[in-house]
Amino acid sequence: ADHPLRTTESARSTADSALITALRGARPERHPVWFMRQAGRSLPEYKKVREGIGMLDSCLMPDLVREITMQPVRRHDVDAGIFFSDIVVPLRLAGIGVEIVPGVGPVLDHPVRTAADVAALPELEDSALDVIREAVSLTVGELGSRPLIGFAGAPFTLAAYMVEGRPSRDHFGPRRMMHADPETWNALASWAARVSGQFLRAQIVSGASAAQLFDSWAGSLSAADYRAHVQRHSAAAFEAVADLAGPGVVGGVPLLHFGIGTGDFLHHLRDAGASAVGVDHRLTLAEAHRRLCANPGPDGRGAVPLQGNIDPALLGAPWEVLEAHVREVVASGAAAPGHVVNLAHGVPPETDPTELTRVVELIHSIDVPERPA
Ligand code: 1CP
Repeated sequence: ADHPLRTTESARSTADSALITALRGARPERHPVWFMRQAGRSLPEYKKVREGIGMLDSCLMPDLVREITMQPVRRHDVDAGIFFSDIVVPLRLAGIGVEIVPGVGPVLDHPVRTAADVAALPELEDSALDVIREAVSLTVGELGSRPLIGFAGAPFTLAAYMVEGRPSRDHFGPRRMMHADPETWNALASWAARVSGQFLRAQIVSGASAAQLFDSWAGSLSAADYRAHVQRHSAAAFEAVADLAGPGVVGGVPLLHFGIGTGDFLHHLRDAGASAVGVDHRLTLAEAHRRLCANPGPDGRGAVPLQGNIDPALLGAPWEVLEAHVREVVASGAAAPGHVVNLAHGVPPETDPTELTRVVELIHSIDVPERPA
């Protein structure tokens, strides 16, 4: 079922899009913009089609996935669709009891806390991913020359839900495990890297033109712990698609890497194998760029394209305040070799969607500067 030909085909048709051009480090005709969580509860049309359907069930209905992915593209004219799914979908597909409880988030029937728990984890059968491949193909067909971004959860963030069994604030469970029982931690993180790698691959071979690894909760780690206990597992997830990746060539899919509160170790996110790095609201893009340049990787790379970082808290502010902030973000991003405009984290559910449409119009109206080669 793994036909990378589709990757090349799809990457060709989106190669000149603003998103892929910016991620290649070239000059797009307009600033590309999309929003994390652009699909979802900020949209009345989303609430309507989801009525009576469980969150994870909806992720396994290809035509519904296509529709929900398209909704924000139609409404806001964003420069990419983000595949409608969830980071815990591969767990469900592997047969693990997991539910997304409204108002809570992912909840597992059985938290994974001991060596025996980890040893009992089922592998994810490739055929279980057929439903994902079908949903991606359908969506890519409707998006045409506009890119679809695929995604997966990074091992640490996935493991955070698996060990705690539900959302938590401090992620003590996985952070304790990596020190108290490194062997079990490594086995769990390797498992998570494997299923996330499979999930990413299924989306890319079916036509996603870019992919993002979400390590949303990595900011609860120190840079040293990230480097020692986490980075190689995220690298393994990227490695699963490395033969399809590469921002510089037609057919090569750019890989984005994002975590909240990871400003102290953006270079470690880059060095896990990413082509571009996402930045949250805690530092400017110019500062993120400076830090990457100051910490070149073993492969010699310093600067890479950046994604971010409009503070979602400002979505409720008066338009003049929001506009000034958006203009600042766009100006700050000019330092990097490429800039994909996004929020610093997901769209808050209470956001007025007309505000987002207006932000997209504003960003598209701002001239794209020449970049130093
Ligand atoms: O019923 C609903 O509408 C529930 C809300 C919801 C939605 C719309 C959840 C539950 N997941 C999703 C879809 C989703 N999840 C997408 C695709 C939609 C889009 O971006 O437009 C993506 C990319 C995700 C990824 C995801 N899920 C992340 C990483 C991104 C991030 O926000 O940091 C994480 C951490 C999750 C777990 C999760 N799933 C859902 C919730 C509410 C949460 C977070 C729970 C927590 O606070 O720990």
